[in-house]
Amino acid sequence: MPDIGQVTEKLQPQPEAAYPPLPFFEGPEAPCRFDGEVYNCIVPGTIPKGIDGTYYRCVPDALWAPQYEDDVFINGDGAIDAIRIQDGHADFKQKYVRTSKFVIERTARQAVFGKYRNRYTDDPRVKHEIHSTANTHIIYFEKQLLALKEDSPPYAMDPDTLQTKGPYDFHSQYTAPTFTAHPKIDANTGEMLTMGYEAKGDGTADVVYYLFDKDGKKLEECWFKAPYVRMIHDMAATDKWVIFIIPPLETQPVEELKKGEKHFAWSTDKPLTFGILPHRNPKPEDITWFTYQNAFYGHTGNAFDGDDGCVYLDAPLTYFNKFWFFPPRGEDATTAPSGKAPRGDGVVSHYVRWRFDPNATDPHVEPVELVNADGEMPKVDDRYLGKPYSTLFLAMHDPTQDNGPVGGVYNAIAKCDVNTHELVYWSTGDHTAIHEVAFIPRTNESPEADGYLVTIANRRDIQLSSILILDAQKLSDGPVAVIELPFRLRNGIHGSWVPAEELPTREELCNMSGVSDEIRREFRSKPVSFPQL
Ligand code: V55
Ligand code: FE
Repeated sequence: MPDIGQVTEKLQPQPEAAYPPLPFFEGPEAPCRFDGEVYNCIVPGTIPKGIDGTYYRCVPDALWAPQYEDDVFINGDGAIDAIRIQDGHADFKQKYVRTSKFVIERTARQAVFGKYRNRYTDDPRVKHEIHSTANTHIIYFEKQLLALKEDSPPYAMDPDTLQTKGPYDFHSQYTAPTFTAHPKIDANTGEMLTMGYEAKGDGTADVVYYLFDKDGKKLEECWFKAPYVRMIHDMAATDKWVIFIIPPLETQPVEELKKGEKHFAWSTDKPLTFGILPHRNPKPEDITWFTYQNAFYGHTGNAFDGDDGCVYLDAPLTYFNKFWFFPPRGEDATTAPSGKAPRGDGVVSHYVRWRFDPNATDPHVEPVELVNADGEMPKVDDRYLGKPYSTLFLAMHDPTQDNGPVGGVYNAIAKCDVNTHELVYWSTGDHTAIHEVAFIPRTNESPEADGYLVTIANRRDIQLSSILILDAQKLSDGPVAVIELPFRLRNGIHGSWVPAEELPTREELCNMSGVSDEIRREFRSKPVSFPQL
């Protein structure tokens, strides 16, 4: 008699959930499709009592087998994790963003949207719907969550229930069809600097910059043309400047998209490009462009204004295409040389500083190395965003361990002093993937980088995920608490820590969304005290 394992091995899942046998959809990267919660997680270790707030994280997790086998993991449906930490306890939720895509495909019980950022590959019945997967970043603004995907407007969500409210356009003030996944919020003023690119539709060179005050009132709006049509994923901001960063990932012309081409293709000879625009009172003619050689830029660490009138930008720099799944036109993603780290002992990726002189006559810029660490997903203490700073946190490849990167998987958490170049890290070993960290100040008055780090770890050995809390001052000791989940989650992209004092009160939540008080659960309130039996 065959046992259960032998039986299931012979059976096929339903076609709508038969994921292709490819690295983005298999093994530790297989979709999880989880939508639910765990109250009072089991926590080996001790969650410091001083931690009170919610860690939100955004995860691409494909709900349906993709229509196209060469689909990329960054096209997965966006799910939001919320880990509410309070009084030494942790409660977990994950909910999918109810995007147009989610709602339509759920009704159809199959994928009907097509390739990543290619609306021409969608089922004709869904054309012109918002294409967003809302899978890149989750930020907190105006007492609500905004789930972000750079090809679309944000989706607003309730920070308590994770219910999706719908697309958000800053009270009709934001008119572009695209919105970056990396707006910057000034910790002192609460102002948001943001932008959209391909801002007049697919394949347009138009970029729009917006500045909003903390209540969502528009302060600045400036439209300009980029020198070419390429991905503009992250940005940076200082008191005086906004920086736009353009890596050599070229948007394909609309005629090519109509033929089913991928939205982006790596160019092997085009330069990494930067543009600086005044933060306030910007005019399209004020933008100044700078270029480096062909190289990859993912995310901004920090930026600040120097005493010398220059603007400084710190970020990881990579000398090959980390987005190997967008190969040069006509090349195969798995074999294209531009997508592989060059062999040899040379630096393939390090954390560098760029200097832009607004009065420069030569557009060429050269970076200076700050830390020799191969990492990404840089994070600083948010209170120092846009200002001179010392400490950088980074998701890193432990050079002594071998954790194969599929899409971008790291196995160490690094803390670097950008002034002394000192690097300390804690490695998860060879079986656990970690992603971006969020920083939690110990108290509001604590000095820079004095506090905790939170991130989600995927244990490939036991096929489970857990949330790690580390003391940033004792990073190399490893986690002080491991918040266990009884299931596996997908690797996430970006997240945000929101302290309890900034979360809406119960009354504010009920007024905002019309959800009755009974539906609001223990998530926000202090535990009720029961009479002694
Ligand atoms: C990035 C991620 C995206 C995307 C474009 O990290 C760029 C870079 C998760 O989606 O759509
Ligand atoms: Fe990003």
